[in-house]
Amino acid sequence: MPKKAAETSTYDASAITVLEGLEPVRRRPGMYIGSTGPAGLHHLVWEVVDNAVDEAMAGFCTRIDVILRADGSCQVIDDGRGIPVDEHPQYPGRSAAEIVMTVLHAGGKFGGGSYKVSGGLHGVGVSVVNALSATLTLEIDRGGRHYVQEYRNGGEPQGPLREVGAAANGHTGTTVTFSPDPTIFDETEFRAQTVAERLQIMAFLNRDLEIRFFDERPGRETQQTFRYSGGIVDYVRHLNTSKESLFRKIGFYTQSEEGQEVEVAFQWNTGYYEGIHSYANGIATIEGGMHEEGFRKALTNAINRYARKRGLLKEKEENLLGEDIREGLTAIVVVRLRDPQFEGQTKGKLGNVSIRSLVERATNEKLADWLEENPREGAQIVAKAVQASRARMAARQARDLTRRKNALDGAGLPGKLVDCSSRHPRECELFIVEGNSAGGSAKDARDPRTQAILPIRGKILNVEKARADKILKNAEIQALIAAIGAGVDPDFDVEKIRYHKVILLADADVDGSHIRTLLLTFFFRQMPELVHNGHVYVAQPPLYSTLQGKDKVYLRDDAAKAAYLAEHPDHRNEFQRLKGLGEMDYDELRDTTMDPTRRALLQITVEQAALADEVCSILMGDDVPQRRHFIQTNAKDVRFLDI
Ligand code: 0RA
Repeated sequence: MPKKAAETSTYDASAITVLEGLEPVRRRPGMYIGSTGPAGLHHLVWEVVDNAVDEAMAGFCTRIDVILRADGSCQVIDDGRGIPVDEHPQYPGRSAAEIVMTVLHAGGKFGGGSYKVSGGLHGVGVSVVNALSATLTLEIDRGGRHYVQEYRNGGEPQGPLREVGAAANGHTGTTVTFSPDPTIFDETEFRAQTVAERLQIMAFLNRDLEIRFFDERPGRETQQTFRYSGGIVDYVRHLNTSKESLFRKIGFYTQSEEGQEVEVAFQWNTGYYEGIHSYANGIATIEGGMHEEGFRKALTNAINRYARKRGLLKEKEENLLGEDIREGLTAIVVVRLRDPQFEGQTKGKLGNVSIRSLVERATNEKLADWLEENPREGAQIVAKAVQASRARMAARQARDLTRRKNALDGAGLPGKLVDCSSRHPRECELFIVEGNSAGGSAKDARDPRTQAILPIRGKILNVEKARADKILKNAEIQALIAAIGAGVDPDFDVEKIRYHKVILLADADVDGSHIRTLLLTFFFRQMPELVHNGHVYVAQPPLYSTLQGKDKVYLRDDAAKAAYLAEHPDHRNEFQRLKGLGEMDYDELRDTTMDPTRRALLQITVEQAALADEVCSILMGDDVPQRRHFIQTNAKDVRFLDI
């Protein structure tokens, strides 16, 4: 290999230290932000906002603005103390702010005693954002002065931090404006809804903190302000607005000791699902952990003690089970602690044992107090749990019946399932197809080795409005459960699924969208791991076809049609709107929708379980005006479908 002359190197000494500092992040972004897909891209925003929220938690910041700017950059403005600007003791000639922006893990408040998040998830440090940005501008107001520093190409300072004038009267704060590096990320366009939803949750978790969101990108200008004086009590109210609450009051208690604290807000609704959402240091703990364990255990305990004491449960009657008590419960459990240990597959499970006993003790004491003070609500909670326990026994009988019936059907597979021949779930796909005629074309269009077809008739039961016993007696649902082969909540075992892709195939019209929603609700409620582990997909049959010469061209949706028209302006009239799957020939269906080498599937992801829960309730619940409003405002952007 030829050796380059030393003088061709344009790096000066400072550039080399910076590159050394941040190079690992650019080399392996996934290690720091999880991925270079949309989730990783948005992680950059969370990281900067988290830093500002830390300032708020420390009591120095009251407002955060997040702006998606017209040029594609993201700007985060806070009114905190401003990152320190003086020379860093260990780095002569460089400001502390520059060190925070260019040295990994230098973001921690220089050893301060705040509830910092330990690595892995968030809290990787704002220098990671710098490392993965094509350009970043840092502005600081501090000590009456205004400072600016620019970085390019993944964190190279374009000069030292400069004082460029006075800060507005007494104002302090930090502004970070960054453009994600397009050579790192698959795509660099932020999704407004993802950002807004996250900011809203942060506002719920930080009582009275004002977070404003601005989308300034042309054609999508919006502004939203989130500020909640009730904190997580407002969060519970918000989650239950799409449901019918069992009583008006929202319970709340808090307790702290030895540098850790817990806050809980709760309310029951008349529904059948449990919605406990927990957070540790502002991070959603999707997989639960010690804080949730402590809460569940003490909740069961406290309600049973109360029920016995009040004579609502007789001496000879058995204790209420936790799952019966949690039916219809919406609760937010928030803990703050030093050194949180995040474990589990997605690092979404809190491992600190000491927090379990704190939450348990707090719940045993304070929930018991709340029940004493609210006897009417206490009686309603117990009555609902007693009903739930009766339904649970009826459901068990229904499930046993289903099992026995399946056992009689030979392999236990539903009669209308057209199965594939492969027995390797990893390569197998199940198409759930609406209607018998579409089922027929799908059967002809499939690859019989790996693709199975389950036709379902009309609209399946709305599981949001039925208890488990009724759900399990429904024939369409029995067929679904049997075909997938892994049981149903609470015994669903994702290890046993017979297909790694479960694909919903319905028309691109309103009816099709309704049936998709029903099916998604069913999966989310009864086979949550199927959704969480990314096994659920939506097929995208085209909405339009047109002839280009002799060839038929298919266009997926209105956007694709518009793009096609822009390229072929003379083509305006030849268009045909496809009425449904039923009228496509099998080869058309294969080429556009089913053939793995040509189709485009949407994978269903659930980023925020609390949001998905809310969407299920709104779409499937009883509140018709709210549902209409939701569909009108989200018609083109179903929130499950994170594209
Ligand atoms: C280091 C130390 C201090 C604050 C910050 C960093 C800080 C970082 C960011 C990032 C975005 N906004 C921020 N605000 C503050 C403590 C400052 C002090 O002790 O005065």
